[in-house]
Amino acid sequence: MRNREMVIDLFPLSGVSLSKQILDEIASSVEEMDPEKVVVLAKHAIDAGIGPADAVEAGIAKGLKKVGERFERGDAFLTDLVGAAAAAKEALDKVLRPAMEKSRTIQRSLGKVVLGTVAGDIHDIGKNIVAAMLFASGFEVIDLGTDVQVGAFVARSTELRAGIVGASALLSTTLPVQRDVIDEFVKSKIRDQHKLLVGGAPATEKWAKDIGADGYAPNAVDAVKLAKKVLGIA
Ligand code: B1M
Repeated sequence: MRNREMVIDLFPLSGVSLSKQILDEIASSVEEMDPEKVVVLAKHAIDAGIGPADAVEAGIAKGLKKVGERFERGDAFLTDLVGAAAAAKEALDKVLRPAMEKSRTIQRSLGKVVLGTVAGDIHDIGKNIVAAMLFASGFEVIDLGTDVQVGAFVARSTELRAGIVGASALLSTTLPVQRDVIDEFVKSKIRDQHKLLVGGAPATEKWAKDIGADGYAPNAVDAVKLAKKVLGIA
C-alpha cells in the first residue's frame, strides 16, 4: 500500500477518484502519442491497485478508440494511428502484459489455445491482450501472430492438438476471413475436434452465430470466460 500512497501524492484531490484520474490520463497520453508518459502512468495504475485488464480497457483501449474515431472523421492521419499504437504498445509490453502474466497462479495448463489475427490484417494489440489474459488464467497460448493464412490455423491447431482456436479481425474487409477459417476446418473434416472462437472490433455475437463459430468475446476478460465455458470448466 506504500506505493498507492505515493501515487495519491502525485494526483491532487479534485473530487474525481484516483483511478479515474489515472485512467483518463492514460487515454489522453495514448492520444498524445507519448510513450514515456503512458509507461509512467501505467506503473502508477498498478501501484494504485488498478488491475492491468482495467488499465487496458478503460485507459489504453479508450485512447486508441478516440484516435480511431478522429481518423475516421478525417481529423487524424495514419501517422497518428501509428504513433498512438506505438505509445500503447510500449506500456503494454513494459508494464501491463507482464503484470497480467505475473498474476498467473495455476501452474497446470487448462488447455491449448491457438490464436492469430486473420490474413490481410496486421492489428495485433487486442489479440496480444487476449493472449496475455488467457495465459494469466492458466491456458497455454500459441500465438501465430498477424496476417495468418486460413490454412495455418488448421495446420497448427491439428499439429498441436489445440482444443481452442481464436481468430481476431479488426477490419470490415478481413472479418469474412473468420468465416473462411471455420469453413476450412469443416472442409478438413476436423470441425468437431476444436472450439472455434472469434473476436475483434467489427465482430458480434450474431456474426459468430451466422458463420458457425462456437463463440464470440467482446474483450479479453470475456475471452477467458468463453474459453472456460466452451471447455466446460466452471
Ligand atoms: Co487501424 N483501423 N488500420 N491501425 N486501427 C481501425 C481498426 C479502424 C476502426 C480505425 C477507424 O477508421 N476508425 C479502421 C477500420 C475500419 C473498418 O474496417 N471498418 C482501421 C483502418 C482503416 C486501418 C488501415 C486500413 C488504415 C490505412 O492503412 N489506411 C490499416 C490496415 C492495416 C492492415 O491491417 N492491413 C490500419 C493500420 C493500423 C495501424 C498499423 C496504424 C495500427 C495497428 C497497430 C497494431 O495493432 N500493431 C492501427 C490502429 C491502432 C487502429 C485503432 C485506432 C485501434 C485498434 C486497437 O488496437 N484497439 C482502430 C480503431 C478502433 O478499434 N476503434 C483501427 C485496442 C484494442 C485493445 O482493441 O483490437 O478491439 P481491439 O481488441 C479487443 C477486442 O476486440 C477483443 O479483445 C481485445 C481486448 O479487449 N478481441 C478479441 C480482439 N481480438 C480478439 C480475439 C478473440 C476474442 C476477443 O478470440 C477469441
